[in-house]
Amino acid sequence: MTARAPLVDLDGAGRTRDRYRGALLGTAVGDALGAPFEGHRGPVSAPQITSVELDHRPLRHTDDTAMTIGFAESLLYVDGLDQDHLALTFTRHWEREPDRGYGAGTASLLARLSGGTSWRHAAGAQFDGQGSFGDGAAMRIAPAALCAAGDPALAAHLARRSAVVTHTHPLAVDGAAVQAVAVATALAHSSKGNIDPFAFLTEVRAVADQELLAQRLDLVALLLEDGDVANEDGKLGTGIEAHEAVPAAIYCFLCHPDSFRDTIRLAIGLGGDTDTIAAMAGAIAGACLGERAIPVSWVDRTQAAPAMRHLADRFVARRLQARDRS
Ligand code: R7I
Ligand code: MG
Ligand code: MG
Repeated sequence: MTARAPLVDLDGAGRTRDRYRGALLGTAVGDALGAPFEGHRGPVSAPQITSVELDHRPLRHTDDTAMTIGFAESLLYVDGLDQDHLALTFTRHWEREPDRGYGAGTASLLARLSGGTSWRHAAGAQFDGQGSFGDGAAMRIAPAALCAAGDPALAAHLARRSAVVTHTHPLAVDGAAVQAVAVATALAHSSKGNIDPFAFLTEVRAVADQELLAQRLDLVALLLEDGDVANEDGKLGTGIEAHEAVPAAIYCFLCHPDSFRDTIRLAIGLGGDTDTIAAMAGAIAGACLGERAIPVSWVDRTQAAPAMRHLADRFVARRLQARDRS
């Protein structure tokens, strides 16, 4: 399993493209590699992960990637965030491919939107009117960081406004903002892999309004201090809730900030919501380390890879155009 070796020093535009592609490819690769183990109770063993890693079959993505594609398409189409257009784009994707493993609540929500109900009524009505706190808004968020050109405050703003189209619970909205800032911070980091985990955590924790999410991020700091990489006592939750999956993904990246492969192996190894934790950890690691750090054999097998590259390149072109205008 080899990483694509840098053949030449990348110039500014080349470096931006490498990292933008890394963020979206990282999402799709993590999602597809983690998918076979989603819902696994307890740790997934190293040989189990290796068997999927070394398999030659195509890697099929799930809802995490499908919604990331929809989000990116909508941001690019309207040149910014239009919540009505975003809801429509998510709905069209679900109508075409309802079998991508959507969360139960999101699937029923998209079915209602497909029937003509407005997201403004339907999203807040989920789960007896408290809205979903699932990780479905955070898992798809990487395009917010690309659209924001790595500006964490703008990424958080886009994340919150995009989240409420499907997930109105404050924990889901907050989780999406934290994950968007993690990707934006990784994207903007000047030195690949040379991350101070505690400084990184401080930046993302500052975005968390919700006490429960902030506490989980504090727990990540404690685990990093302890060096308990495998989370042996299971203190770090790996559930489908935004306040579990988002801190878990950030933890996986911060344990291995210089290795995309090790980040993904840990994200799957922790068990639980493996496709989503690996998708989010992959987005952060890909944004930091670039496409070139992702094992070639993984990218080559990932069915969504061409779409992800194409979308990333459109965000780069948009950024270059904006720079030329200013
Ligand atoms: O958040 P969501 O889109 O699910 C994403 C997950 C990822 O793991 C994907 O890979 C895919 O497998 O699904 O879908 P939701 O249905 O909104 O939330 C996910 C789950 O969280 C729900 O089905 C519930 O089990 C739980 N949940 C809640 N339970 C009680 N009360 C979410 N919100 C609530 C709630 O308010
Ligand atoms: Mg999924
Ligand atoms: Mg999942």
